[in-house]
Amino acid sequence: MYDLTVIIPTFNEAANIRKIVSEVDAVFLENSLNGEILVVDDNSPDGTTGIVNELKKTRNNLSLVVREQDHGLSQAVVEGFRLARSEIFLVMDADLSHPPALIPTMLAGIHAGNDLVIGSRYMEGGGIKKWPLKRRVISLGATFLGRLLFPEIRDPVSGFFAVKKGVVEHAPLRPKGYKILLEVLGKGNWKKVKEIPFEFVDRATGSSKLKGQTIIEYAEQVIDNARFSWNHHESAVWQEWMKLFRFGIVGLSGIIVNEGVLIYLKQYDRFSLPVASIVAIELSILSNFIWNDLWTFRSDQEHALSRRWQRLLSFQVVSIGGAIINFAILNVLATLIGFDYRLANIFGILVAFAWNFWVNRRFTWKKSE
Ligand SMILES: Nc1nc2c(ncn2[C@@H]2O[C@H](COP(=O)(O)OP(=O)(O)O)[C@@H](O)[C@H]2O)c(=O)[nH]1
Ligand SMILES: [Mg+2]
Repeated sequence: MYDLTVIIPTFNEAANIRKIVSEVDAVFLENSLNGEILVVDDNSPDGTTGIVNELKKTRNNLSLVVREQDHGLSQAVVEGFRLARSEIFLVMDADLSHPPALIPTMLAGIHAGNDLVIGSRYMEGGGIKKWPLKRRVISLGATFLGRLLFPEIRDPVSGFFAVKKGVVEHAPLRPKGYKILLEVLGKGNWKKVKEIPFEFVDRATGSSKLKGQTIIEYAEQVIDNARFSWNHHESAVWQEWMKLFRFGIVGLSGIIVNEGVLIYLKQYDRFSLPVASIVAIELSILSNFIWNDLWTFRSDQEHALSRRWQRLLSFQVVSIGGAIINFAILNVLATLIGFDYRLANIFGILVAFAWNFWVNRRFTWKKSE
């Protein structure tokens, strides 16, 4: 049994395969890892498999699978999951875009209790080198779509990740197209994920296999994962969308609190309208905070109880920001552009709601590490 299996999908990588295998092996050696390298090739016509077979003669931790049907990157990776002889799988490209030097860090992330460790291009410290504008735009589009499903994950479509066997073992993966990580996130059985920044370096030799078809397949995959979450409420996607839903319910309850307090205070002549309104708004903010803290984001609070005052302060500031957004949009649309003020206010409320959810999700109730 190996400590981990590095799964390398290949198609026409004759120019790179020697180098990646020896670099991964060197990392194993330096870190005293008993690692397996599993090359999953789609019957490359360029001699990739011949080279791997030759390399195998001097390495007994290297295996090769040659697939002849159902050509595709995701399918190849899933075949790797099936054949790997360890409990931890690490997927990386053959073209040296993913640095083997990060393998020990990713493995340590798994040992620290994460189910998934993602090599992330889109976070501080990460990046992409030498990509043409077109590739960048496509990738950002794909990442944006992926984040609709997983708002917390900076790079849900990275091809460089480590995963515990248990996450994918019984997952009903439907591998298709390029983005196997999205499928693993959408259908795998995981709770904790960690991202590690790295700099993606575009291949120096050989050519990319990305085609127009790939983009269509990806869109289908996003829809398929959204649909899956509808029937699987334990999935990360469903849990995330439920937060948005609960946040909306709490927001509506805030309207009732606000209106109720205002009416109540106005019964007493002592309170002027501005004073009564400020008290009503503030009480609705406090009430919203309590509900969101105890209900909407309850699952993210396990280790963060001591920081409740900090969360309250953060929520308060974000809420004031939301109020200003609402106010500004209402006034700009109604006064400058001539919208009906009721419609203008609805726009203001919707944008403020989006702001409140997004910022609070990212900062006030961010998952504790
Ligand atoms: N087995 C297999 N591997 C593939 C396939 N398409 C791409 N790959 C491999 O997947 C990795 C990433 O592919 P690449 O073309 O470099 O994609 P890019 O980096 O996004 O341009 C490389 O190791 C490829 O050899 C495929 O259809 N089957
Ligand atoms: Mg590449």
